[in-house]
Amino acid sequence: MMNIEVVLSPALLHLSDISSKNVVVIDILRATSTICTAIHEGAEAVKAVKDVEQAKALGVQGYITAAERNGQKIDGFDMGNSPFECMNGAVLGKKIALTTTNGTKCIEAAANAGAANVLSGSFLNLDATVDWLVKDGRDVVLFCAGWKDSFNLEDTLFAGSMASMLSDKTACLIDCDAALMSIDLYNLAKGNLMDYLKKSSHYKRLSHLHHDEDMVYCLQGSIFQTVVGVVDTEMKKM
Ligand code: 3SL
Repeated sequence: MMNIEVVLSPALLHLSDISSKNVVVIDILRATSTICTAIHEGAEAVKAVKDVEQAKALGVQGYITAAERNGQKIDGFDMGNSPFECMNGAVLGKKIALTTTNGTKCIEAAANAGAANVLSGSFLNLDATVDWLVKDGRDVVLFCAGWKDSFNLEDTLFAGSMASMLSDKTACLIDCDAALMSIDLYNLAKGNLMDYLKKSSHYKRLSHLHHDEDMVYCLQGSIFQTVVGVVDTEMKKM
């Protein structure tokens, strides 16, 4: 029986024992969607780092540098955090060092806490990631990056969609109120995710910064089959 738990923000991670479990880090808008896109578009690896200085140092070693804070690209870096920057051959065969406000520090935190596998969650490869988790069979922790340690709607919605899809495909135990709430939220919003998310703070933040196309892209369901997770400290195709 697969146990499914949802962690609603990084501030709550310490309450869960994630060791030896499969952890899906969720930063739908936009970090984990961008990472999945980069690998799908042929990047060799994405190194997710917490600090801007770490990303800069990796640039010296030949990585493409990508950095975002508060929704904006940081000056002096090759890229920001838009999935579109990874398309049309821009990252093919390359390694990317990426730092973002919330998502990349969660990937580091999950890897450091002894997870069996750390996967990058996105609607873009949802079916393939669910199939991978079902096949592997370990307990699953759906880890929402949120916004600066607070709960957010978009990551919770995704956790709900993944939890309900997993429980449709395999025998699951969901004895976690955060997971039950996420599923209820997803059922409420699934008719039109974008319409639902228009009330969210991050939708407003990204829209104000003219990132509407990124949001439309990131909410598409299962447009590719590439499963992405940490392999030897970097995110790669699983
Ligand atoms: O916080 C993050 O990791 C980012 O995904 C935020 S943003 O969508 O780039 O603003």
